[in-house]
Amino acid sequence: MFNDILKSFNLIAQEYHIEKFGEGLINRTWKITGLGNTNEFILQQINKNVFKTPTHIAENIDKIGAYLSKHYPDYLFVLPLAAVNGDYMVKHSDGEYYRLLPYVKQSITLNTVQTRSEAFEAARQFAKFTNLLAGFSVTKLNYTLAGFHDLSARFEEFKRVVKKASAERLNKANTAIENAFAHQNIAEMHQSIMNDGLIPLRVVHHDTKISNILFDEEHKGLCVIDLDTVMPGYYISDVGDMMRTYLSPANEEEPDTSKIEIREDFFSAIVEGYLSEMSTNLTEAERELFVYSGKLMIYMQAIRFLTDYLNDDVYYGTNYPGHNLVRAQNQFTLLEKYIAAEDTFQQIVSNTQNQPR
Ligand code: GN1
Ligand code: MG
Repeated sequence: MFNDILKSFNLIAQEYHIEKFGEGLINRTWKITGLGNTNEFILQQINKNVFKTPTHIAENIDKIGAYLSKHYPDYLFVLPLAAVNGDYMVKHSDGEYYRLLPYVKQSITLNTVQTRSEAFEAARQFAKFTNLLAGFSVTKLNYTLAGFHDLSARFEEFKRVVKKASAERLNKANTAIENAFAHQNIAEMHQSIMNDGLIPLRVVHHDTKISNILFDEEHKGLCVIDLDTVMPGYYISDVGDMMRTYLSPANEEEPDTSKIEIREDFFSAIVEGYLSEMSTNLTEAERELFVYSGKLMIYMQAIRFLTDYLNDDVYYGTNYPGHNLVRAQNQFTLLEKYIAAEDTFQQIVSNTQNQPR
């Protein structure tokens, strides 16, 4: 398969070493390294069960790339490479879509956040991306996934699935289901934010885990990557997903929930990093949702994993029976610990806001 795919990008597969790369749950990724030359690339297969119109992704990246290179030519934005036919994404004879990206030299990716500085750097990069695109008209972008971070819709879907799940899975997930209903006020709050229409649509990344930032060898942030879910959205998605994935030393895969902790000083690193780029742009209504953003994203991920478990694991890849339930329970534990720290977090946000800029 690699022979034909690489050929469509004018590369000869035999001249490259090909290895699986990264830990994403949705797309498949490989690193392509030259044997007799120093060329390095990233090859990705887009999951078309998830992204129903993969070309929407390529169109978005194209438009954003054009805007950034015109207005901020020094900003590092990793664009896919054109195939021989001129397209940025090729459809292979297996029916799958592939794209090739340059591998940024001397860059590294991290799978866990170990220092405050890494959290700060990542938050700064995601904020910078949205900030530089503040003048770009967001309505030009496609929604690559409909209703992606629409918590109200996710909650409705969860309730539908509860009605039709197997007795066995309902039984095993009993506590998690109770947790989901116990925190439904988080979904109601989301609905009221949407009804008020007070926060602006922006260009948002929607997947701000640490592995979606390229760092240099000193762990300074270089740029954002994995742009499939870049689409119109709300800043709370990005900040909240950082809360979800940077605060605890144990990630969503950890079955031992006693290892889930909230590192409060990492919270302040996210706030400082994000505001270092976005403070002048963010509206008062947006700032007020800083702490809520973490609840939104942790709760949404918990019900997404739980819904998938009840749905017989059709969406997320799983490695063992019950994997999605373990992930859901992990996220509910994180949610409870996050809520317990809410007052401290509120204090941190107010103190950061009061600092002169
Ligand atoms: C998926 O594929 P990956 O790991 O970048 C998911 C995110 C979830 C994440 C949970 C398109 O992202 O929304 O937060 O798994 N992406 C999609 O690990 O559903
Ligand atoms: Mg992703």
